[in-house]
Amino acid sequence: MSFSGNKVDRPSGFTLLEMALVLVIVGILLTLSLTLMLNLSKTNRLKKTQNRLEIVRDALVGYMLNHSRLPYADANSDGIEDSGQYVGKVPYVSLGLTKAESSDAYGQVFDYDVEGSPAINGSLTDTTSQNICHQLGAYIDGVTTATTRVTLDGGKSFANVAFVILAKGNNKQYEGENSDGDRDYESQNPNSDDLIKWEGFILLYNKLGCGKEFYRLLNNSSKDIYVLGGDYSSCTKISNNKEAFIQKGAYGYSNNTCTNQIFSFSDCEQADFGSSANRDTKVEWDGVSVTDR
Ligand SMILES: [Ca+2]
Ligand SMILES: [Ca+2]
Ligand SMILES: [Ca+2]
Repeated sequence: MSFSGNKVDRPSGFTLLEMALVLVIVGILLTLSLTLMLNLSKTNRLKKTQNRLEIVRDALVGYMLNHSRLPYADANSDGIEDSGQYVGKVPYVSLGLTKAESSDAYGQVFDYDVEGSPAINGSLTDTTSQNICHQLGAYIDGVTTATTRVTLDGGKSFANVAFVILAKGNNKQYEGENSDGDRDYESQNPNSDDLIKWEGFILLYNKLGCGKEFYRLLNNSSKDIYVLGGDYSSCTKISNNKEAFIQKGAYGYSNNTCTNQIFSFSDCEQADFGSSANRDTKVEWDGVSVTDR
């Protein structure tokens, strides 16, 4: 009797303890797997956003190749670019993309900043622009200073860029440089999950094949020189020790009325101004660009 009684009591006490332990373990496992699933889903969302940013960046480069300009930003969320807007949303309709392709994993359309400073002979977004190479060249040369910039070297320096596309990340808000309303952006902030893509002027210049059609002219003289030609609508001043990109067939003039031509690139491979006291600029065509020799 007592043996059978013990037999009944012991397992019943043990089972309760065991059940409590199992419940604790199951609880821990559930918490762990939930955390893991949550992290996996966050990683997947970031990856999806990253892929879409790349789609938009490629579409912008493609747009530039087809239209010789970059689109303005979208200011009223209809996906269509709005003239004069340099900061806003990605103009996905103008780019031929869907809203989903231009949005992060949470459905928020990417932000877009396009460089709009007036370069020589217009800006990158001008609908009437005839000389995108010339404008890109002005940025590369530093003749025109860009407003849109991204951080490099872990945030130590800024680089001028043609455009930036931004996503807020999983916390659905911007941090640091991306949140302060100016046109400097960062991608290397360890306390931020923002995602950004951008493109510099040199890549666009090369993709457009600009170097093949333009002379790079360095004015090495002590005087300013003035150039007319190609798509220039009026004389363009090239200050001493400054470079400029000149379309083939351009003509140089000695003063700002463009009446006294000092050189022509249309049919010569080399121009030497060393013989004149006021014109010591020497340029040489090397098949790709004109450089000082
Ligand atoms: Ca619009
Ligand atoms: Ca900023
Ligand atoms: Ca963020």
